[in-house]
Amino acid sequence: MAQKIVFSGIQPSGSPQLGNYLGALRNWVALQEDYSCRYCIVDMHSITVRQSPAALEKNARDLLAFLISAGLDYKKHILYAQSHVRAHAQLAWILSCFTYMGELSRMTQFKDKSQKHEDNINAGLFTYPVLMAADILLFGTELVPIGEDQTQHLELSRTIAARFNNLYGDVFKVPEAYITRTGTRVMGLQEPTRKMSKSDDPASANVVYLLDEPKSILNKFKRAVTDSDNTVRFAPEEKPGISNLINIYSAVTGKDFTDIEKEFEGAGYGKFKTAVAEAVISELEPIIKKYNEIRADAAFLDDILKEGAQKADAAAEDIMRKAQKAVGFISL
Ligand code: AQP
Repeated sequence: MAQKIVFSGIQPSGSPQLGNYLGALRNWVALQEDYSCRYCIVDMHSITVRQSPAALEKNARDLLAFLISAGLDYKKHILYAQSHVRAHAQLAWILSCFTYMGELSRMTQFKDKSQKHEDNINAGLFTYPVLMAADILLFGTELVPIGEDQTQHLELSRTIAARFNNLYGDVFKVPEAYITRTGTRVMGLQEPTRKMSKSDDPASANVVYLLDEPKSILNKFKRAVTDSDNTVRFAPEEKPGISNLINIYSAVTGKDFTDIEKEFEGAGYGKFKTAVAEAVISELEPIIKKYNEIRADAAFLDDILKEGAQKADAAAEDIMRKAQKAVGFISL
């Protein structure tokens, strides 16, 4: 039987951070065993927020090297950059004509990002979920591994697919979300009520970047905002900082929350923070070792991108053609 298709994307909008890894990338690697996966560096999404062109390109290459180092199998699956495959933009246009302004206005990410970038509330920021729907629907995707923060966008992709199918017959598969229990939402270390984001201020100790030096990771965890009660207990409302650390520790070690509470009973926060940092550092260590081996090899990385774009082009062709035919574009 043919393997089910998985699609997911990550933006090169900064250096990748721990939330991207625990909430998404780690699942991407695991899913490769049982599914046929398309993993995409979604650079077109990133320009909805103003980027320095040089930084965007560097971040995309860093990200590609990180994804390979973390275990993405570019030979068996498809790993590519979104801007190299025209069908993303072509399908996004068609789908934007089947998406309502009211639906897009309700997206919390649009509201959050508009507040964060008041001087640049562009149309791309507003239609971002339509491009995301195109990314997913292009490939007949059945499963989409995403962090919990992206569930609203996935729901909209499902709505758009169903609406289109209702009008024109079964052109698109209606995709399902794939969310794991732990690590689904990693919060900032300085602002534990907000999710950790790669575009947060890099000067603050809020974000743990996957490419941070181990010393810096340790320092950031030691400085993590907690409460004054000094008891390691999971209570997200009352103790958001320590609960975030418990969640991270659990995601990395596989231990459950009650076992962690027992393990650190009476230990105090200092000892716990060091343990969390050490667990994160040793999880990342083999990935960073491999990253340092391949990052400087530009030709190797470019070849992977070229091959990935060709494979993605071919994989998208059938559904792209069906969608164009469905709306009545001239078929040749
Ligand atoms: N803090 C997080 N906890 C859990 N999962 C997260 N993801 C991102 N942050 C967290 C998941 O990572 C995947 C790739 O994300 P993305 O790069 O496409 O966009 P994003 O969600 O907007 O990530 P960032 O880091 O917050 O980027 P910026 O700062 O550019 O907006 C997604 O599956 C996401 O759920």
